[in-house]
Amino acid sequence: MVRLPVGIPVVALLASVAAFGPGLMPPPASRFTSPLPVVGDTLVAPPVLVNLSKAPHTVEVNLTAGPSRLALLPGHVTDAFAYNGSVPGPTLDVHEGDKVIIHFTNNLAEKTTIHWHGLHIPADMDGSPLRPIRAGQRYDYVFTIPRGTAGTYWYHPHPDVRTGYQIAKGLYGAIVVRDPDDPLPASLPEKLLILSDNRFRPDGSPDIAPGNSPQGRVDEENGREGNVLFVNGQVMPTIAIRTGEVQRWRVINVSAARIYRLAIPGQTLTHVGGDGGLFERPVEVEDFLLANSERVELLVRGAGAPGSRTTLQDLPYDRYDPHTRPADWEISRDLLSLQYLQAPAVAPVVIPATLRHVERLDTSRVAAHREIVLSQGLINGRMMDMHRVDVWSRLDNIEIWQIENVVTMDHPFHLHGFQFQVLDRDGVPEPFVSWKDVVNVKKHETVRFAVRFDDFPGQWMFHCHILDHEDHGMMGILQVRLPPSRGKK
Ligand SMILES: [Cu+2]
Repeated sequence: MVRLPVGIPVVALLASVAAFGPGLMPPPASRFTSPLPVVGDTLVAPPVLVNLSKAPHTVEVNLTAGPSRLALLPGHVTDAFAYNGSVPGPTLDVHEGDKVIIHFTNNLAEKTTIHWHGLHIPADMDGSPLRPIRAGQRYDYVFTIPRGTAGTYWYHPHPDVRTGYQIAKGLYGAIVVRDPDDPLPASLPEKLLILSDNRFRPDGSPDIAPGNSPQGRVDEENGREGNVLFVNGQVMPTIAIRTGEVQRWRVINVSAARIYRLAIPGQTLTHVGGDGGLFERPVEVEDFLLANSERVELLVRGAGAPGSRTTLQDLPYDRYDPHTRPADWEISRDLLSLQYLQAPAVAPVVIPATLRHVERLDTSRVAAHREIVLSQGLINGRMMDMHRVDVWSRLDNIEIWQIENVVTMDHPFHLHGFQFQVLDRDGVPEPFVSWKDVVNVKKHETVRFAVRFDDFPGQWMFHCHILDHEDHGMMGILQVRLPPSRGKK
Protein backbone atom coordinates (compact mmCIF):
# COMPACT_ATOMS: atom_id res chain seq x y z
CA MET A 1 0.00 0.00 0.00
CA VAL A 2 1.15 3.55 -0.76
CA ARG A 3 1.75 5.41 2.49
CA LEU A 4 2.13 9.06 3.28
CA PRO A 5 5.30 9.83 5.22
CA VAL A 6 3.08 10.36 8.24
CA GLY A 7 1.90 6.81 8.59
CA ILE A 8 -1.69 7.28 7.41
CA PRO A 9 -2.48 5.01 4.47
CA VAL A 10 -3.59 6.87 1.36
CA VAL A 11 -6.74 4.81 0.94
CA ALA A 12 -7.90 5.81 4.43
CA LEU A 13 -7.11 9.46 3.72
CA LEU A 14 -9.04 9.48 0.44
CA ALA A 15 -11.95 7.70 2.02
CA SER A 16 -12.06 10.24 4.81
CA VAL A 17 -11.86 13.31 2.57
CA ALA A 18 -14.54 11.92 0.29
CA ALA A 19 -16.78 11.15 3.24
CA PHE A 20 -16.35 14.31 5.30
CA GLY A 21 -15.53 16.93 2.65
CA PRO A 22 -12.55 19.25 3.11
CA GLY A 23 -12.54 21.11 6.42
CA LEU A 24 -15.49 19.24 7.86
CA MET A 25 -15.50 17.22 11.03
CA PRO A 26 -16.34 13.56 10.57
CA PRO A 27 -19.73 12.26 11.59
CA PRO A 28 -19.81 9.90 14.56
CA ALA A 29 -17.86 6.78 13.70
CA SER A 30 -20.99 4.66 13.95
CA ARG A 31 -22.45 6.36 10.85
CA PHE A 32 -19.26 6.31 8.81
CA THR A 33 -19.06 3.92 5.89
CA SER A 34 -16.30 3.75 3.35
CA PRO A 35 -17.43 5.00 -0.09
CA LEU A 36 -14.70 2.97 -1.79
CA PRO A 37 -15.25 -0.62 -2.87
CA VAL A 38 -13.25 -2.82 -0.53
CA VAL A 39 -11.40 -5.73 -2.05
CA GLY A 40 -9.09 -6.67 0.82
CA ASP A 41 -7.54 -5.44 4.04
CA THR A 42 -7.28 -1.69 4.45
CA LEU A 43 -6.14 -2.10 8.06
CA VAL A 44 -2.44 -1.24 8.09
CA ALA A 45 -0.19 -2.71 10.76
CA PRO A 46 2.28 -0.24 12.27
CA PRO A 47 5.86 -0.66 11.05
CA VAL A 48 8.04 -3.04 13.07
CA LEU A 49 11.19 -1.68 14.75
CA VAL A 50 14.24 -2.83 12.77
CA ASN A 51 16.66 -5.00 14.74
CA LEU A 52 20.18 -3.56 14.35
CA SER A 53 21.87 -6.45 16.19
CA LYS A 54 23.38 -9.53 14.58
CA ALA A 55 23.83 -11.24 17.96
CA PRO A 56 21.54 -14.16 18.78
CA HIS A 57 18.59 -13.48 21.11
CA THR A 58 19.34 -9.75 21.02
CA VAL A 59 17.08 -7.00 19.74
CA GLU A 60 18.67 -3.57 19.45
CA VAL A 61 16.58 -0.69 18.10
CA ASN A 62 16.54 3.10 17.80
CA LEU A 63 13.45 4.91 19.03
CA THR A 64 12.93 8.68 18.93
CA ALA A 65 10.04 10.70 20.32
CA GLY A 66 9.67 13.99 18.51
CA PRO A 67 7.41 16.60 17.02
CA SER A 68 5.96 15.61 13.67
CA ARG A 69 3.62 17.00 11.02
CA LEU A 70 1.03 14.35 10.30
CA ALA A 71 -2.67 13.63 10.01
CA LEU A 72 -3.97 12.24 13.28
CA LEU A 73 -7.41 13.01 11.83
CA PRO A 74 -7.33 11.75 8.25
CA GLY A 75 -7.15 14.64 5.79
CA HIS A 76 -5.83 17.25 8.24
CA VAL A 77 -2.06 17.51 8.61
CA THR A 78 -1.20 19.27 11.88
CA ASP A 79 1.46 19.36 14.58
CA ALA A 80 1.62 16.09 16.49
CA PHE A 81 4.09 13.93 18.41
CA ALA A 82 5.34 10.62 17.02
CA TYR A 83 7.74 7.77 17.72
CA ASN A 84 10.06 7.47 14.71
CA GLY A 85 7.63 9.69 12.76
CA SER A 86 4.72 7.25 12.89
CA VAL A 87 1.39 7.05 14.75
CA PRO A 88 0.94 4.45 16.12
CA GLY A 89 4.63 4.12 16.88
CA PRO A 90 6.55 1.17 15.45
CA THR A 91 5.88 -2.21 17.04
CA LEU A 92 8.55 -3.78 19.26
CA ASP A 93 8.43 -7.42 18.16
CA VAL A 94 10.53 -9.72 20.38
CA HIS A 95 10.77 -13.25 21.76
CA GLU A 96 10.86 -14.57 25.31
CA GLY A 97 14.46 -14.59 26.53
CA ASP A 98 15.58 -11.80 24.19
CA LYS A 99 17.90 -9.10 25.48
CA VAL A 100 16.34 -5.82 24.34
CA ILE A 101 18.33 -2.61 23.90
CA ILE A 102 16.39 0.52 23.01
CA HIS A 103 18.48 3.58 22.16
CA PHE A 104 15.94 6.26 23.02
CA THR A 105 16.22 9.92 22.00
CA ASN A 106 13.87 12.57 23.33
CA ASN A 107 13.52 15.19 20.58
CA LEU A 108 10.46 16.73 22.23
CA ALA A 109 10.73 20.18 23.80
CA GLU A 110 9.62 18.67 27.12
CA LYS A 111 10.58 15.78 29.38
CA THR A 112 9.19 12.33 28.71
CA THR A 113 9.82 8.66 29.53
CA ILE A 114 8.89 5.36 27.92
CA HIS A 115 6.95 2.97 30.11
CA TRP A 116 6.96 -0.63 28.82
CA HIS A 117 3.46 -1.37 30.05
CA GLY A 118 3.14 -4.85 31.57
CA LEU A 119 6.71 -6.03 31.09
CA HIS A 120 8.48 -7.63 34.08
CA ILE A 121 11.81 -5.75 33.95
CA PRO A 122 14.12 -3.88 36.37
CA ALA A 123 12.74 -0.73 38.04
CA ASP A 124 15.45 1.47 36.46
CA MET A 125 14.12 0.49 33.03
CA ASP A 126 10.40 0.92 33.75
CA GLY A 127 10.15 4.49 32.42
CA SER A 128 8.17 5.69 35.42
CA PRO A 129 7.79 9.40 36.30
CA LEU A 130 10.65 8.89 38.78
CA ARG A 131 13.12 8.69 35.87
CA PRO A 132 12.33 11.48 33.38
CA ILE A 133 14.34 11.89 30.18
CA ARG A 134 14.80 15.62 29.64
CA ALA A 135 14.33 17.40 26.31
CA GLY A 136 17.19 16.58 23.95
CA GLN A 137 18.51 13.74 26.14
CA ARG A 138 19.19 10.13 25.23
CA TYR A 139 18.73 7.04 27.37
CA ASP A 140 19.30 3.34 26.74
CA TYR A 141 16.51 1.13 28.02
CA VAL A 142 18.03 -2.35 28.45
CA PHE A 143 16.17 -5.40 29.72
CA THR A 144 15.59 -9.11 29.15
CA ILE A 145 12.16 -10.50 28.33
CA PRO A 146 11.37 -13.17 30.96
CA ARG A 147 10.36 -16.68 29.92
CA GLY A 148 6.65 -17.41 30.14
CA THR A 149 5.61 -13.83 29.38
CA ALA A 150 4.69 -14.13 25.69
CA GLY A 151 1.76 -11.81 25.05
CA THR A 152 0.70 -8.38 23.88
CA TYR A 153 1.90 -5.25 25.67
CA TRP A 154 2.33 -1.58 24.76
CA TYR A 155 4.64 1.34 25.34
CA HIS A 156 3.81 4.96 26.09
CA PRO A 157 5.17 8.10 27.76
CA HIS A 158 4.78 8.31 31.55
CA PRO A 159 6.15 11.71 32.62
CA ASP A 160 4.70 13.38 35.70
CA VAL A 161 1.43 15.21 34.88
CA ARG A 162 1.80 15.07 31.05
CA THR A 163 1.07 11.42 30.18
CA GLY A 164 -2.44 12.05 28.81
CA TYR A 165 -1.27 15.04 26.77
CA GLN A 166 1.65 13.21 25.15
CA ILE A 167 -0.43 10.14 24.28
CA ALA A 168 -3.24 12.32 22.83
CA LYS A 169 -0.61 13.98 20.62
CA GLY A 170 0.35 10.57 19.16
CA LEU A 171 2.85 8.75 21.39
CA TYR A 172 1.89 5.09 21.74
CA GLY A 173 3.00 1.79 20.23
CA ALA A 174 2.58 -1.97 20.57
CA ILE A 175 4.87 -4.65 21.98
CA VAL A 176 4.47 -8.27 20.89
CA VAL A 177 6.36 -10.92 22.87
CA ARG A 178 6.46 -14.28 21.12
CA ASP A 179 6.90 -17.79 22.50
CA PRO A 180 9.00 -20.11 20.33
CA ASP A 181 6.63 -22.91 21.44
CA ASP A 182 3.39 -21.01 20.89
CA PRO A 183 0.54 -23.55 21.19
CA LEU A 184 -1.66 -21.81 18.61
CA PRO A 185 -1.17 -22.88 15.00
CA ALA A 186 1.39 -20.71 13.23
CA SER A 187 -0.86 -20.77 10.16
CA LEU A 188 -3.42 -18.43 11.76
CA PRO A 189 -3.28 -14.99 10.10
CA GLU A 190 -2.38 -12.49 12.84
CA LYS A 191 -3.76 -8.96 13.17
CA LEU A 192 -2.74 -6.21 15.58
CA LEU A 193 -5.53 -3.79 16.55
CA ILE A 194 -4.60 -0.72 18.60
CA LEU A 195 -7.82 0.99 19.72
CA SER A 196 -7.72 4.71 20.42
CA ASP A 197 -10.04 7.70 20.37
CA ASN A 198 -9.43 11.40 20.02
CA ARG A 199 -11.22 14.73 19.83
CA PHE A 200 -10.19 17.41 17.34
CA ARG A 201 -10.35 21.12 16.69
CA PRO A 202 -11.63 22.24 13.25
CA ASP A 203 -8.02 22.31 11.93
CA GLY A 204 -7.58 18.63 12.85
CA SER A 205 -5.28 19.15 15.82
CA PRO A 206 -6.11 17.28 19.04
CA ASP A 207 -8.60 19.23 21.14
CA ILE A 208 -7.09 19.10 24.62
CA ALA A 209 -9.21 21.33 26.84
CA PRO A 210 -7.51 23.50 29.50
CA GLY A 211 -8.16 22.22 33.00
CA ASN A 212 -10.05 25.37 34.01
CA SER A 213 -12.52 25.23 31.09
CA PRO A 214 -15.96 23.55 31.36
CA GLN A 215 -14.82 20.73 29.03
CA GLY A 216 -11.54 20.47 30.94
CA ARG A 217 -13.43 19.93 34.17
CA VAL A 218 -15.58 17.21 32.56
CA ASP A 219 -12.41 15.56 31.23
CA GLU A 220 -10.80 15.64 34.66
CA GLU A 221 -13.81 13.83 36.05
CA ASN A 222 -14.67 11.38 33.24
CA GLY A 223 -11.29 11.11 31.65
CA ARG A 224 -10.89 12.56 28.17
CA GLU A 225 -12.90 10.76 25.51
CA GLY A 226 -12.89 11.51 21.79
CA ASN A 227 -15.73 11.27 19.29
CA VAL A 228 -13.50 9.74 16.60
CA LEU A 229 -12.49 6.11 17.12
CA PHE A 230 -9.39 4.64 15.53
CA VAL A 231 -7.89 1.24 14.88
CA ASN A 232 -4.13 1.61 14.27
CA GLY A 233 -4.74 5.33 13.67
CA GLN A 234 -7.31 4.61 10.92
CA VAL A 235 -11.02 5.38 10.92
CA MET A 236 -13.16 2.33 10.17
CA PRO A 237 -10.62 0.19 8.31
CA THR A 238 -11.47 -3.21 6.82
CA ILE A 239 -10.14 -6.66 7.61
CA ALA A 240 -10.78 -9.24 4.91
CA ILE A 241 -11.54 -12.80 6.00
CA ARG A 242 -12.45 -16.00 4.22
CA THR A 243 -15.43 -18.03 5.30
CA GLY A 244 -14.17 -20.73 7.67
CA GLU A 245 -10.86 -18.96 8.30
CA VAL A 246 -9.66 -18.39 11.87
CA GLN A 247 -7.66 -15.21 12.54
CA ARG A 248 -5.65 -14.34 15.65
CA TRP A 249 -6.25 -10.76 16.80
CA ARG A 250 -4.15 -8.95 19.39
CA VAL A 251 -6.18 -5.98 20.68
CA ILE A 252 -4.84 -3.13 22.84
CA ASN A 253 -6.87 -0.32 24.43
CA VAL A 254 -4.63 2.78 24.44
CA SER A 255 -7.53 5.21 25.01
CA ALA A 256 -7.17 7.71 27.84
CA ALA A 257 -10.54 6.85 29.35
CA ARG A 258 -12.84 4.98 26.96
CA ILE A 259 -13.62 1.43 28.06
CA TYR A 260 -14.58 -0.71 25.08
CA ARG A 261 -17.22 -3.39 25.14
CA LEU A 262 -16.26 -5.33 22.04
CA ALA A 263 -18.48 -7.59 19.97
CA ILE A 264 -19.05 -8.77 16.44
CA PRO A 265 -22.86 -8.95 16.22
CA GLY A 266 -24.19 -12.39 15.38
CA GLN A 267 -21.13 -14.39 16.32
CA THR A 268 -19.09 -15.34 19.34
CA LEU A 269 -15.41 -14.60 19.83
CA THR A 270 -12.86 -17.02 21.23
CA HIS A 271 -10.94 -15.29 24.01
CA VAL A 272 -7.54 -16.98 24.33
CA GLY A 273 -5.40 -14.49 26.25
CA GLY A 274 -5.19 -11.32 28.32
CA ASP A 275 -2.64 -8.85 29.66
CA GLY A 276 0.07 -11.36 30.60
CA GLY A 277 -0.40 -13.87 27.80
CA LEU A 278 -2.47 -16.92 26.94
CA PHE A 279 -5.10 -18.42 29.20
CA GLU A 280 -5.06 -22.10 30.12
CA ARG A 281 -8.05 -22.74 27.86
CA PRO A 282 -9.98 -20.79 25.21
CA VAL A 283 -13.16 -19.09 26.43
CA GLU A 284 -16.13 -18.42 24.15
CA VAL A 285 -17.67 -14.95 24.67
CA GLU A 286 -20.38 -12.85 23.03
CA ASP A 287 -18.82 -9.56 24.12
CA PHE A 288 -16.29 -8.45 26.69
CA LEU A 289 -14.89 -5.32 28.32
CA LEU A 290 -11.47 -3.97 27.43
CA ALA A 291 -10.51 -1.31 29.98
CA ASN A 292 -7.72 1.20 29.56
CA SER A 293 -4.39 -0.48 28.89
CA GLU A 294 -5.87 -3.97 28.91
CA ARG A 295 -5.00 -6.33 26.07
CA VAL A 296 -6.72 -9.40 24.66
CA GLU A 297 -5.90 -12.13 22.25
CA LEU A 298 -8.92 -13.33 20.28
CA LEU A 299 -9.59 -15.97 17.71
CA VAL A 300 -12.07 -14.60 15.19
CA ARG A 301 -13.83 -17.22 13.13
CA GLY A 302 -15.03 -16.49 9.63
CA ALA A 303 -18.63 -17.46 10.40
CA GLY A 304 -20.28 -15.38 7.65
CA ALA A 305 -21.12 -16.21 4.05
CA PRO A 306 -18.77 -15.31 1.19
CA GLY A 307 -19.35 -11.67 0.14
CA SER A 308 -21.11 -10.68 3.38
CA ARG A 309 -19.93 -8.01 5.76
CA THR A 310 -20.09 -7.37 9.48
CA THR A 311 -18.47 -5.00 11.96
CA LEU A 312 -16.43 -5.01 15.13
CA GLN A 313 -18.42 -2.80 17.47
CA ASP A 314 -17.93 -0.90 20.70
CA LEU A 315 -21.21 -1.51 22.56
CA PRO A 316 -22.55 0.84 25.25
CA TYR A 317 -21.00 0.44 28.69
CA ASP A 318 -21.80 2.72 31.62
CA ARG A 319 -18.52 3.38 33.41
CA TYR A 320 -19.55 6.96 34.23
CA ASP A 321 -20.58 8.98 37.20
CA PRO A 322 -24.26 9.90 36.58
CA HIS A 323 -23.44 13.64 36.77
CA THR A 324 -20.90 13.63 33.94
CA ARG A 325 -22.11 10.69 31.86
CA PRO A 326 -22.05 11.75 28.17
CA ALA A 327 -25.47 12.16 26.54
CA ASP A 328 -24.55 9.73 23.77
CA TRP A 329 -23.11 6.96 25.94
CA GLU A 330 -25.76 4.46 24.78
CA ILE A 331 -24.63 4.58 21.12
CA SER A 332 -22.96 1.52 19.63
CA ARG A 333 -19.93 2.59 17.63
CA ASP A 334 -18.37 0.78 14.69
CA LEU A 335 -14.62 0.20 14.89
CA LEU A 336 -13.83 -1.81 11.79
CA SER A 337 -15.46 -3.68 8.97
CA LEU A 338 -15.03 -7.42 8.56
CA GLN A 339 -15.44 -8.24 4.86
CA TYR A 340 -15.95 -11.84 3.75
CA LEU A 341 -14.12 -12.54 0.52
CA GLN A 342 -15.94 -13.98 -2.49
CA ALA A 343 -14.04 -17.24 -2.24
CA PRO A 344 -14.75 -20.85 -1.33
CA ALA A 345 -14.81 -21.63 2.39
CA VAL A 346 -11.57 -22.89 3.89
CA ALA A 347 -11.34 -25.96 6.10
CA PRO A 348 -11.46 -25.19 9.83
CA VAL A 349 -8.20 -25.19 11.78
CA VAL A 350 -8.09 -27.26 14.97
CA ILE A 351 -7.50 -25.08 18.03
CA PRO A 352 -5.94 -26.88 21.01
CA ALA A 353 -8.29 -27.30 23.99
CA THR A 354 -5.41 -26.57 26.39
CA LEU A 355 -3.11 -23.63 25.64
CA ARG A 356 -0.70 -23.68 28.57
CA HIS A 357 -0.41 -24.18 32.31
CA VAL A 358 -0.71 -21.02 34.43
CA GLU A 359 0.92 -21.52 37.82
CA ARG A 360 -1.35 -20.40 40.64
CA LEU A 361 0.19 -18.09 43.22
CA ASP A 362 0.13 -19.85 46.60
CA THR A 363 -2.28 -17.78 48.69
CA SER A 364 -1.70 -19.97 51.76
CA ARG A 365 1.68 -18.24 52.20
CA VAL A 366 0.62 -14.59 52.12
CA ALA A 367 3.06 -12.15 53.75
CA ALA A 368 0.76 -9.12 53.73
CA HIS A 369 -2.76 -7.98 52.95
CA ARG A 370 -3.00 -4.47 51.47
CA GLU A 371 -6.11 -2.34 51.37
CA ILE A 372 -6.22 0.20 48.57
CA VAL A 373 -9.22 2.54 48.49
CA LEU A 374 -10.02 4.36 45.25
CA SER A 375 -12.06 7.53 45.54
CA GLN A 376 -12.40 10.29 42.97
CA GLY A 377 -8.80 11.27 42.11
CA LEU A 378 -7.35 9.82 45.31
CA ILE A 379 -5.79 6.57 46.52
CA ASN A 380 -6.23 5.92 50.24
CA GLY A 381 -7.34 9.54 50.54
CA ARG A 382 -4.10 10.99 49.16
CA MET A 383 -2.67 12.40 45.98
CA MET A 384 0.65 11.09 44.75
CA ASP A 385 3.86 12.47 46.25
CA MET A 386 7.01 11.51 44.35
CA HIS A 387 8.94 11.61 47.64
CA ARG A 388 6.59 9.37 49.62
CA VAL A 389 6.49 5.58 49.59
CA ASP A 390 2.92 4.37 50.10
CA VAL A 391 3.46 0.62 50.31
CA TRP A 392 6.61 -1.13 51.58
CA SER A 393 6.98 -4.76 50.46
CA ARG A 394 9.71 -7.36 50.46
CA LEU A 395 11.22 -9.30 47.62
CA ASP A 396 10.01 -12.92 47.30
CA ASN A 397 6.79 -12.18 49.21
CA ILE A 398 3.32 -13.09 48.02
CA GLU A 399 0.73 -10.46 48.96
CA ILE A 400 -3.00 -10.01 48.54
CA TRP A 401 -4.12 -6.56 47.47
CA GLN A 402 -7.73 -5.55 47.99
CA ILE A 403 -8.76 -2.67 45.72
CA GLU A 404 -12.00 -1.04 46.84
CA ASN A 405 -13.72 1.53 44.64
CA VAL A 406 -15.91 3.73 46.86
CA VAL A 407 -17.24 6.08 44.15
CA THR A 408 -19.78 5.99 41.33
CA MET A 409 -17.47 5.53 38.35
CA ASP A 410 -15.08 2.77 37.26
CA HIS A 411 -11.33 3.07 37.92
CA PRO A 412 -8.99 0.71 36.04
CA PHE A 413 -6.14 -0.09 38.48
CA HIS A 414 -2.61 -0.74 37.14
CA LEU A 415 0.43 -2.05 38.99
CA HIS A 416 3.79 -1.51 37.32
CA GLY A 417 6.34 -4.26 36.87
CA PHE A 418 4.46 -7.28 38.23
CA GLN A 419 1.69 -9.42 36.77
CA PHE A 420 -0.99 -10.41 39.29
CA GLN A 421 -3.84 -12.92 39.50
CA VAL A 422 -7.37 -11.68 40.25
CA LEU A 423 -8.88 -13.82 43.03
CA ASP A 424 -12.40 -12.43 43.30
CA ARG A 425 -14.65 -9.46 42.56
CA ASP A 426 -17.14 -8.52 45.30
CA GLY A 427 -16.40 -11.93 46.79
CA VAL A 428 -17.24 -13.84 43.60
CA PRO A 429 -14.29 -16.04 42.66
CA GLU A 430 -12.69 -15.31 39.28
CA PRO A 431 -13.81 -18.09 36.90
CA PHE A 432 -10.27 -18.92 35.78
CA VAL A 433 -6.70 -17.93 36.57
CA SER A 434 -4.78 -15.53 34.32
CA TRP A 435 -1.97 -12.99 34.51
CA LYS A 436 -2.99 -9.34 34.53
CA ASP A 437 -1.45 -5.92 35.11
CA VAL A 438 -4.66 -3.85 34.90
CA VAL A 439 -7.98 -4.65 36.50
CA ASN A 440 -11.08 -2.52 35.99
CA VAL A 441 -12.61 -1.87 39.41
CA LYS A 442 -16.24 -1.02 38.74
CA LYS A 443 -18.38 1.48 40.63
CA HIS A 444 -18.53 0.44 44.30
CA GLU A 445 -16.76 -2.84 43.52
CA THR A 446 -14.01 -4.54 45.54
CA VAL A 447 -11.45 -6.64 43.68
CA ARG A 448 -8.76 -8.80 45.30
CA PHE A 449 -5.63 -10.00 43.56
CA ALA A 450 -2.54 -11.99 44.51
CA VAL A 451 0.92 -10.81 43.48
CA ARG A 452 4.45 -12.14 44.01
CA PHE A 453 7.44 -9.77 44.08
CA ASP A 454 9.78 -12.41 42.71
CA ASP A 455 12.43 -10.06 41.34
CA PHE A 456 13.40 -6.46 40.73
CA PRO A 457 13.58 -4.51 44.00
CA GLY A 458 13.05 -0.76 43.75
CA GLN A 459 10.25 1.75 43.41
CA TRP A 460 7.15 1.00 41.35
CA MET A 461 4.04 3.00 40.55
CA PHE A 462 0.45 1.87 40.99
CA HIS A 463 -2.35 4.05 39.68
CA CYS A 464 -5.68 4.53 37.99
CA HIS A 465 -5.18 4.16 34.23
CA ILE A 466 -7.68 6.85 33.30
CA LEU A 467 -4.91 9.16 32.17
CA ASP A 468 -6.57 12.32 33.48
CA HIS A 469 -6.86 10.75 36.94
CA GLU A 470 -3.27 9.48 36.86
CA ASP A 471 -1.96 12.90 35.75
CA HIS A 472 -3.83 14.56 38.61
CA GLY A 473 -2.19 12.34 41.18
CA MET A 474 -4.35 9.21 41.47
CA MET A 475 -1.17 7.23 41.89
CA GLY A 476 1.02 5.74 44.61
CA ILE A 477 4.50 4.29 45.06
CA LEU A 478 5.35 0.72 46.03
CA GLN A 479 8.86 0.04 47.30
CA VAL A 480 10.01 -3.57 47.00
CA ARG A 481 12.94 -4.10 49.39
CA LEU A 482 15.45 -6.93 49.59
CA PRO A 483 14.82 -9.24 52.57
CA PRO A 484 17.16 -8.56 55.55
CA SER A 485 19.26 -11.61 54.65
CA ARG A 486 20.08 -10.09 51.26
CA GLY A 487 21.12 -6.60 52.39
CA LYS A 488 19.28 -3.34 52.41
CA LYS A 489 17.60 -1.70 49.47
CU1 LIG B 1 -9.68 6.71 37.85
